[in-house]
Amino acid sequence: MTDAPWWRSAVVYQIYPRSFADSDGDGIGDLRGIIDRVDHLARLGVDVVWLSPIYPSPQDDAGYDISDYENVDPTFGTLADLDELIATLHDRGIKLVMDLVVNHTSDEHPWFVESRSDPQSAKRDWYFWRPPRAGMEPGQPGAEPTNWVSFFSGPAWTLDPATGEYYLHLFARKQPDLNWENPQVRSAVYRMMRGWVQRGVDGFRMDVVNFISKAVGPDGSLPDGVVQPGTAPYGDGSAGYICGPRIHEFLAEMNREVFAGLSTVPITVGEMPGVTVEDAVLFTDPARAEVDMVFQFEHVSLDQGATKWDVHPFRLRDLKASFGRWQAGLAKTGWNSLYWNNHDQPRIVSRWGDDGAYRVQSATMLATVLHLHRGTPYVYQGEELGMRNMPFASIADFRDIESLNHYAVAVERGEDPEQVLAALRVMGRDNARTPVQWDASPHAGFTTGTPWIGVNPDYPEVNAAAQVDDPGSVFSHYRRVIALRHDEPAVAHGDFTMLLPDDDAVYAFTRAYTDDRGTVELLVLGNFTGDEVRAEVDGWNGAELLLGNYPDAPDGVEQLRPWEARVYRRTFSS
Ligand code: TEU
Repeated sequence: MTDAPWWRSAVVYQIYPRSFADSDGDGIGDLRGIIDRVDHLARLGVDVVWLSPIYPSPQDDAGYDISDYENVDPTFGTLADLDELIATLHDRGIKLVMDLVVNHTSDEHPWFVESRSDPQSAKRDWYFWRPPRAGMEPGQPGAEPTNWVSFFSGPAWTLDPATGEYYLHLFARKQPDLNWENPQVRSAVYRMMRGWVQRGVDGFRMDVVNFISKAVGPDGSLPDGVVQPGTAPYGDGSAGYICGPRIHEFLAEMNREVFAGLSTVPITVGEMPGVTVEDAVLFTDPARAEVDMVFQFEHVSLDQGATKWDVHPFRLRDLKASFGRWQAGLAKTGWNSLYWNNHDQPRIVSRWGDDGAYRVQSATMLATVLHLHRGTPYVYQGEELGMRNMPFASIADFRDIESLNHYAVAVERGEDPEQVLAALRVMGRDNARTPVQWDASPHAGFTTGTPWIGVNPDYPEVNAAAQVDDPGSVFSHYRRVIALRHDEPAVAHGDFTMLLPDDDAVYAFTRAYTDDRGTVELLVLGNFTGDEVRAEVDGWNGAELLLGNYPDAPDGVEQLRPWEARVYRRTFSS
């Protein structure tokens, strides 16, 4: 057997607590709602739950704006509820990973309140406060200290009129960036993390953690970004904050300061937009002790242009090129996360599958292809049911700050509101945030009250109760791919070889794993179209069919039905 760390054969399930299950009828999901549904997770067979933020928060960015790192927001419950959730999960052999959001806090966090109160405050330097651009007055257009644009539209700097200085926020105005150059900030974060480990949490998913080191010049200045065609007055500031000069130092320090001496080392996942394969190797090299795995974005940007709202057609060969590069780049050293969905992405069956006639086949094909790669797979709540994008009628149906801000700014700029809405329907994050569909009762069994965001009207058809006992359901197929990772070492530990890189219909690859009993090879085939297609793969006739997403036997190894997926195995004993 292998001495690889346990999380290499684990599957993570992400819970977005607002939308998972509501126990008290206020229309918002909560911790007791999760406790009531732990059976669903155990039945699916997942090893780890990643819980999106449950800390006290003004909820400007749905909890990613934290005002107290050490408590639970009353909307979600209490610390005692969290303890009970941890114990309930542990009883079922499931670990709990918390979301760690320390690139920024809420502007209502006491640290920022104190920082803002006075330029002489002891916490002034905990954030990035800067005077207007040289020679300009506070508030004058273009007087921001850099030309960086925020991820949620508008400048990444907001003026505090009381002092005439600006503060940096890469995300919303209510999410000021912490200054990691300041050692007091770092030790406050490490202290807080140690507290959660002592409480019993098993790890951290670290929000935009590769943004924490900014390219601060000797004089304290930050660099302007290059202005791309059509983006004026904003420049692309990412060179000033993505994988900045001290990022590896900070992560290694965090690891030492929080985990040194622990008998069980918590799992760490670095959410890292814009990370390169080369950097990912460094971040996840076990010898460097920074993070266990990266969670990167290259594949989910393939159908986007200059911004995420500029939606392009998806080409399968681009996906293969991207995944293939990551598989090859991390083959010897390092580890990646595998995901289609999270709370920031539209639903995969609507995005790259067929959410009409072939919903079940395409959702199960997508599951098979993803989970058979090398890396740690993530299932985002509802993905295991094949949940679709939401048919949003108007802007009033959206809740997400990213979508609302983009709509306001784009319409103000003179764009056609219907076209702006059309892009929001395709890419908007709220697609992933509609309530989990538990059964066919009102509000899909999510709440007895009024849900905070609309329930997808397809719930009478698409829901957990209808699927858990049906062997042909999306849920049952997810159970099988998860079990396969646990049972067949080639899935977690085997080498990866991409086949048919230029084929725009068939995704094909092999995995190979050798131990003292011999060699196991797997062939994975997925049809990304609604047509019958041929997969030109030789030498697999007679191999054992390990998993498929059609109930009846195939016509032959090379013939694939619409959205069909199959996994074959052959063994060579030593
Ligand atoms: O997201 C980081 C990120 O860069 C993007 O995925 C971003 O959220 C968005 O989709 C850009 O279009 C993380 C969290 O996952 C996200 O929910 C938060 O809004 C963000 O950080 C800020 O904390």
